[in-house]
Amino acid sequence: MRIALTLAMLALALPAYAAGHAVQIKGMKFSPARLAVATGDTITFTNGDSKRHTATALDGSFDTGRLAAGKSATVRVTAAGKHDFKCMFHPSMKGTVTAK
Ligand SMILES: [Cu+2]
Repeated sequence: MRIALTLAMLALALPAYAAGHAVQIKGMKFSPARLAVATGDTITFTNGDSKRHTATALDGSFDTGRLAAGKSATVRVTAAGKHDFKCMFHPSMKGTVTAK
């Protein structure tokens, strides 16, 4: 009985309902720049610019690494809270992910 309960709790903890979000990088901007997500959700950043960019959380919670033109990367948000992010190459490019 105890084992069954543990398995049931594990199943609930799995990210079965994790949603995927998409952010376009275009014209030196993140679009959208502000996202509300649930902990465990993924965000796919796609670089539509001719320059390379990154989406790097200031708190280190996620980082796409260098994204060349036309490339995309998917990160998972595993920590709740407000995560400001920016492009490592262009500090004026900023955004915020808020995870519940
Ligand atoms: Cu950039």
